[in-house]
Amino acid sequence: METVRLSQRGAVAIATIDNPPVNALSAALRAALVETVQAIAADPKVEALVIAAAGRAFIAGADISEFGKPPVEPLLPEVLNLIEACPKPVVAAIQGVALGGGLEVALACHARLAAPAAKLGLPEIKLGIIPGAGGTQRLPRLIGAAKAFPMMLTGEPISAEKGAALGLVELVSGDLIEAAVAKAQELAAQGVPARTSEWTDKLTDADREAFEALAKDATAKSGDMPNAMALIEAVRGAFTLPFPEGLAAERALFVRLLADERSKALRYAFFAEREATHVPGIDAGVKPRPLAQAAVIGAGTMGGGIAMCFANAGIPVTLIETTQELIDKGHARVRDTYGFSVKRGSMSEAARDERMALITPAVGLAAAGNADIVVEAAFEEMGVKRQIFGELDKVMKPGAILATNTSYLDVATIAAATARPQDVVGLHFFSPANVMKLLEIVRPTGTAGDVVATALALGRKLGKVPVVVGNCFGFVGNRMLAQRTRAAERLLIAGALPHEVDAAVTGFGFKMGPFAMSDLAGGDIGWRTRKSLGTKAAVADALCEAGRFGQKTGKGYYLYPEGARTGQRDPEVEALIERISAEKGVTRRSFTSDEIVARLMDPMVNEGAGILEEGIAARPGDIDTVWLNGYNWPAWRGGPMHWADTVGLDVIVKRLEAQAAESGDATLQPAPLLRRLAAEGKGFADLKARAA
Ligand code: TC6
Repeated sequence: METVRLSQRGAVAIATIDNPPVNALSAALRAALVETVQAIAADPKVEALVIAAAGRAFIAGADISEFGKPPVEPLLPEVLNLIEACPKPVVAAIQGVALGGGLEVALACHARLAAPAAKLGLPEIKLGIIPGAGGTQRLPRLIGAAKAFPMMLTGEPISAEKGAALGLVELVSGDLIEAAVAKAQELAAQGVPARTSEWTDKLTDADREAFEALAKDATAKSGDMPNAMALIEAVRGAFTLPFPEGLAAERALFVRLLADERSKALRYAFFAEREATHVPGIDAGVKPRPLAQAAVIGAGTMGGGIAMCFANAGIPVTLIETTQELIDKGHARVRDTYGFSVKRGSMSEAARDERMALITPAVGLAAAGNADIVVEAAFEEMGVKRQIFGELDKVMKPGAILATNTSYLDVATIAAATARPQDVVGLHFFSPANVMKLLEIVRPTGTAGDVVATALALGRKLGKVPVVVGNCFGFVGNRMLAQRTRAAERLLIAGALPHEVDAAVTGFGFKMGPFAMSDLAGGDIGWRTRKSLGTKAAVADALCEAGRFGQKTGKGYYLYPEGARTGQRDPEVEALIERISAEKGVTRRSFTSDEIVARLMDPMVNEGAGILEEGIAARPGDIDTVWLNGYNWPAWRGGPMHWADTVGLDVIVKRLEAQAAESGDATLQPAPLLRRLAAEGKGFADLKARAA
């Protein structure tokens, strides 16, 4: 397939990149660009070149799937040097996203025009790398390092409007190609303008001072992420090195980072997240149902957050409660939450008012009757849910989707309360629903394919990361979390203290350890669940019996004097734990951080193996996507299943066997799939997706 199409308008050639789905800079496209530029340079009938693109992306960057494979010539920096050195002016016409190598292509051109919908960014930092084709050298030369560095450090794309304000692009509101051709003609008449690599006027002493201040701040915040440090070094090179040397230094850092396990994990996560949206058995032929109006049952924190998700995506939503008092309270809470964003400056008052106008408060389930989808976010009790679904069945129109936000209950049992189980699905949002990215789509066997397709499309529309999972207790995320919670309790009884466990977990990369998290969420939640299931956790139960529910009661695993948000060690709790160990006849011993991490994570991985065996998740990557987006698993560790592969499944099997023998807990015995893969010397990455 031709990745670049050439056409001509007068003396201006137009090279249209067409490399679906997102015009990534594959080896074929790089070669085609070289060929195009060389042909234009040699063609006496052509005075200038416009580089444009077909489809929704200008260029989404390097082809990430090529990373980690042997490099294929021509390499991108060479392609860009060739574009920049072209004796005839080259103009970029950016109609969509120009990311990473895509923006670097534009930076090497002699002018950049962008449509209002264009987005410009250097997101490499999110893949554990830095720009590797001149971005760290050309962008500071073009707009100054103090403005360029934050773009590369956050990796967040900016709008064309902002890009124009920064001097990165010229904004075109009319016909982009026409404007680009006119620009190319204008430049051709003037001769080739100064090449970006030759610009130095933006790299002033004041700019360097401002950049160094930002770099200092970033150093303090970036922990040991090697790419943030490398980025600083590369950008500094724009001031200290001639362009070719700065380019070479950037390239060397880029190549080193590409081989780092952390970058591999981030790239793995990128593809896993996208693969999760390709659900076995749900192909492009399965059409989603139209969703013009939504309803949410329950205006608590969760229901309110879900209603905000709909409003944020421009979908009108009715927020329903049982009494006027409750709906007034819930509706006010939503307004307050938007209000925080307005106060922080991340939302305008007009945007808040627009979103609030999309949320209609109502009392009684009948108000859901006009909705194409209803999401129930009521009390987590089967009786309550079944009663609501029975009533919804009566009021909802035919073909409407009935979703439950249950976090662990059996969705099929809820569906059975209706005469239309094929229209029932689980939509498990994570708290706070308007912030957290993950959406577990729970699919009991009876759910229709187009309902799953609709849920997937809705998830993407709401800006979520949707993952389709099977119907079992706790689905994927909470089922695995339950293993970690049990393991954490076991560790306390075996000899560790809460702060040691939490420190090991934060040292691993989580923002919070399990006990600090329990204190934040409220220990009573787990206590209620354990009581309903008839299970026990000696330490956790004893704390709850003593009224220690965590931050809200001022004490839990830790002490929180006068509303403190960071807990302090409590000798009373530590004495209680030691007493429980003694009662159980356990001789306490100390654990290293590595041992703690292994004892917490290995049982989760084991549960993950069970989840795969049962077909609750189609692929290991789906499990990892759940943990990365719903549970703050450190992104650079790629998720529990990827992490297990890096440890080695044989190591995990041996550790689980040892734990099972020590504790006498048969559930810690390695799952058959884990044993089989370990015996074959394989990892989870060797598994193929299961068919539906
Ligand atoms: C870089 O450029 C370094 C340069 C230096 C070199 C020396 N490569 O996200 P979507 C696929 S680093 C390969 O669902 P959207 C994606 O896997 C790179 N494939 O669509 C999916 O395939 P599937 C810097 C890519 O509209 C399909 O395209 N660039 C790439 O929601 C659709 O993707 C980035 O980090 C790629 N670069 O969002 C940008 N990009 O259908 C990464 C996408 O088989 N990409 N695919 O599953 C994105 O941020 C988004 O994909 C998007 C489109 C905003 C471009």
